[in-house]
Amino acid sequence: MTTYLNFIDGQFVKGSAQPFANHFLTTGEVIGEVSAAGRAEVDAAVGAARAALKGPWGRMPVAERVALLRKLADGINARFDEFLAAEIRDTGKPRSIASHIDIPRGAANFNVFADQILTASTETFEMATQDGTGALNYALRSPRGVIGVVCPWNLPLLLMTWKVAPALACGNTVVVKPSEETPATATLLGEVMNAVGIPPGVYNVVHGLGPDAAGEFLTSHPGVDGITFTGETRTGEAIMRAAARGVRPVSLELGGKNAGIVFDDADLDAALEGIGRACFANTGQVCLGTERVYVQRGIFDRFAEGLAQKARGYRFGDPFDPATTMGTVISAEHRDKVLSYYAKAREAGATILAGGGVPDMQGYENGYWVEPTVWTGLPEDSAVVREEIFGPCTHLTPFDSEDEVTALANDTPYGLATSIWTTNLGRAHRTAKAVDVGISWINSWFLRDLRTAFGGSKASGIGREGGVHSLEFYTELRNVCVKL
Ligand code: NAD
Ligand code: 6OD
Repeated sequence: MTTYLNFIDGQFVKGSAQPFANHFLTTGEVIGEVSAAGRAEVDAAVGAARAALKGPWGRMPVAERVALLRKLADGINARFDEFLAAEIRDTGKPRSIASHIDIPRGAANFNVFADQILTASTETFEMATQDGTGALNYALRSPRGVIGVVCPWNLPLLLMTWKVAPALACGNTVVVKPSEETPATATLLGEVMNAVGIPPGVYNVVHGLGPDAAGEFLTSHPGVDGITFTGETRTGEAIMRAAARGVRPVSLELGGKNAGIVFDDADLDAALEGIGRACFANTGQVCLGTERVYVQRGIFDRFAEGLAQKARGYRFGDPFDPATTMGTVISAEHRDKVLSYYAKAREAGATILAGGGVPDMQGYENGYWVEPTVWTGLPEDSAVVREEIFGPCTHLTPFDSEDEVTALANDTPYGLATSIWTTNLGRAHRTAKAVDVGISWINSWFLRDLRTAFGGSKASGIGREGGVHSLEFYTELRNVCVKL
């Protein structure tokens, strides 16, 4: 049994709120306990973060901060297997995903933002003055201060370091509230912080639930200068309300109901591989995934059969077994939510091309399994086609023209991502421009260059992170005007 403690001012400390159990999702067994932070620990964490701004961290030259960020990346890589095991135990995701995506990106985020801060620059403007001497404006970037980082459970280390790395690169301090479902890697990162010499108070972790608990205590804390959040749209709204008090900036990466678009001239095998991953990878628990796919009529039947085959091809099992390609979903509650949509699809008369239920898992009967599922035949206004399910499932709809498919793709309150498949260059660019999302992939999916702008439009978020966009959120830009 592991106990996950809060990490405050460089020390692992117990929380004063009600502790709760941590489960191994594959078997449903309790494998740990999370020591939840109460208001007192959140106060202490924010206080430590504020004090650290005035200590050696606040005075540290950027080159030294950069060296520490690189040591953090090395520190994660040096303990790769521990991070890997912790992430797999918390999420139930297969080793192949955690070892290729979660942990390497957890380390890479620190190196990328170390590079980014070294090349950061600001603007200058020369101006004329009436007396002829002129003036010069230049801008300074200062850290915002204490950043509250509230994270989801689907890619825990990756999404947490995606925020922590740029925040630290810019000289801020952070208080992280990991998802209650996935406390492990944020806690382990505390050990790495100490080992590489990050000063106490720069990185703090408070565990616990969201509403009326550690999450809300943190986001409503007056000592927090900015909040960066990844999670559901409805939670984002609550966080925005909390941030309104004191007029604090927020960066929100929220939910989606992303469309995949496959034109009849696409490379069919490549489209099936890419869209297959977009629908089912990480048991469908990726905000960028495609839960509705529009396929041009001429290739609809072939594509539908190919995607159904992909869905049937997954191998469930122990996530530590390298042969396993699909794990559980995150919790019993989330399994029930996903299965409620499977029931809605049946009741609404969907044609089920694959899956639609739970797999027969002898030996793992108490795990939180759901089958990868492909439906067709539902109207666009059905709940399954409109609402974010966040499971390994997708609905296929045929279309005839470019105009029709962009209208279908845009008919959603969300605007996170799309994945477009075609060999026609003009059509690819036209469609990417017409679909109202923050991130469009053409003939690919989840191909990431971390210097690019990342974020959603409409109900999928506010702001952009990645590259210089992260630096913009994690710093305050201040103009200095010098009369010459
Ligand atoms: P969630 O919103 O339920 O929880 C996210 C975090 O917010 C957790 O740490 C939770 O404890 C905390 N929280 C909940 N209520 C709170 C409150 N009132 N105040 C402060 N904190 C609160 O999301 P989740 O279920 O963990 O993650 C899945 C969701 O995240 C999906 O909607 C998915 O699309 C979205 N997501 C978006 C992105 C993106 O980049 N846009 C990335 C990953 C996940
Ligand atoms: O790749 C990233 O930086 C990122 N934020 C991915 C988000 C994935 C959502 O589940």
